[in-house]
Amino acid sequence: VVSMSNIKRNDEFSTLTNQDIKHFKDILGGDDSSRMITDKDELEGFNQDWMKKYKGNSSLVLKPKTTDQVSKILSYCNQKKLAIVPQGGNTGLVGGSVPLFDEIILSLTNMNQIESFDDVTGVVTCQSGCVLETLESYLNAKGFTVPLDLGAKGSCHIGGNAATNAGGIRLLRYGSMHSNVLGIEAVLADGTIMDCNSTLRKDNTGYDLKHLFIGSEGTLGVITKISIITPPKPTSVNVALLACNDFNQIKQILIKAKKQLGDILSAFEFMDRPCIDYVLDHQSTAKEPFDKKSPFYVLIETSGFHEQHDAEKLNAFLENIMSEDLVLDGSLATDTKNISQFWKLRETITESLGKAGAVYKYDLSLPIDTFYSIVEVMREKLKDKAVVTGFGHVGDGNLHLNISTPKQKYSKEFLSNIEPFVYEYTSQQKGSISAEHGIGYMKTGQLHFSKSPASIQLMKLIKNSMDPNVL
Ligand code: FAD
Ligand code: 2HG
Ligand code: ZN
Repeated sequence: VVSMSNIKRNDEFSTLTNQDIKHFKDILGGDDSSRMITDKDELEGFNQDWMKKYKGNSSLVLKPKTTDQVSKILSYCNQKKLAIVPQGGNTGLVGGSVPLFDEIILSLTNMNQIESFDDVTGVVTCQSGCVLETLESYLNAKGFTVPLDLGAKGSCHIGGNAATNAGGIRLLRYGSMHSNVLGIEAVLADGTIMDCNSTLRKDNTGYDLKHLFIGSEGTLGVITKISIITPPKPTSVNVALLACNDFNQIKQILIKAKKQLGDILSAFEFMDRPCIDYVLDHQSTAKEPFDKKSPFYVLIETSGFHEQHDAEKLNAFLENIMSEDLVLDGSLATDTKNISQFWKLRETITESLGKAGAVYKYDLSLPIDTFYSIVEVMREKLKDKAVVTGFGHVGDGNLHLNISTPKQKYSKEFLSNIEPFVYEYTSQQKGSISAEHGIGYMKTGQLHFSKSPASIQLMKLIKNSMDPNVL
């Protein structure tokens, strides 16, 4: 657990009383554990993040079912100066979903109703606490798919995805949440319900306020409802796993994949050899993909609607990259079982790294020409003090740099080997210190590495105008 001792609780925020709990009981219609949690053991899972790196000390989780209840809770907390942290599936990787001190946790878990689906426009409207995988299954049954997919799909909420502007493995094909969310209903800090829950594709009437909530990580309001445009679910899916010798080959393959696969390209992911080793060590069903080990692996997925046409396109592409000596080994999966085996190698990296010890995570956007250099630089810098891995959404210019130490404890002393160096390096490359995971607690003091003073000032003004009580 990271030590929070360098920040101090602001004493202008109140401390929870029995009177407050009684008031919340009235709003929620009861105090059983499906509506609020006060039991110490049960609170544990809400106070601690997915990585078990950040831990708060809240004594209350509120689980509203309706927007009206959220509004009443926020209005009361605003008057009483009680601090709140919204929590979705609690899969965030930057410590934003858990309290720092004794903030009340507002869990959206019970707000999980899917309200409507239009099979002409493909627009689905649901409450923000819908689990991504549940929404995906609902849409699949109707021949549609969520334009977003990530390893945490079994737990993360669609509202959490909007709040973090989650990227994931389909961004390359469908774009970000900013492109796919048509409407948002959110509750502001004072309890005002902001109905921006449009289902229109086009609407140029004034500022598009819903975008303020996308990616603002709960700092501007609680997302309660969301409307997303969903595409038809592709019927023909293929996945190729390739082994490469160096990162330059990956770059050449990416250029060719974009040109030759065009509209059927749906994912382009890479991982280096240490990632595969972590997965093989910690996932009992994962298999070594090829006879020989290689320094790099690329996973390419195509998704379309014409099996024969898609297969021909992919085969021509694979022949081309092999004839140009861009790959050491390759394998193609066309059936569900083999496809999920390949995806497992990629999607369980995070979990496997987590099982091996303390992991220092960096989620960077970097120019493709120097994309992998930071991994090599860090290896050189840290030598045998840590294992440095690189993987991620290379098709979107997003590197996941992970630095693992076998010790379970996060150490400030070890951290000084990495930070601020990684952030300075990224800033010099004109990259981003948070490509998709957000700022959370982890990077609040680091925003200036990616944003100008004027941008930060404007963000503060927006925050202040929407939530003046924050101190
Ligand atoms: P939480 O973790 O509960 O919250 C995240 C932030 O959003 C917090 O600041 C919280 O206060 C706020 N928040 C949550 N719900 C609301 C709401 N309704 N209204 C307002 N604010 C809210 N991320 C990616 O971008 N791409 C990936 O590929 C990816 N893969 C992952 C794989 C694994 C195995 C894991 C564990 C995580 C991964 N993540 C990834 C990170 C994480 O899953 C995403 O950030 C996700 O969008 C968080 O959703 P959540 O519901 O769990 O939100
Ligand atoms: C992924 O792409 C997630 O798998 C997690 O964004 C990345 O663990 C990480 O660093
Ligand atoms: Zn990612």
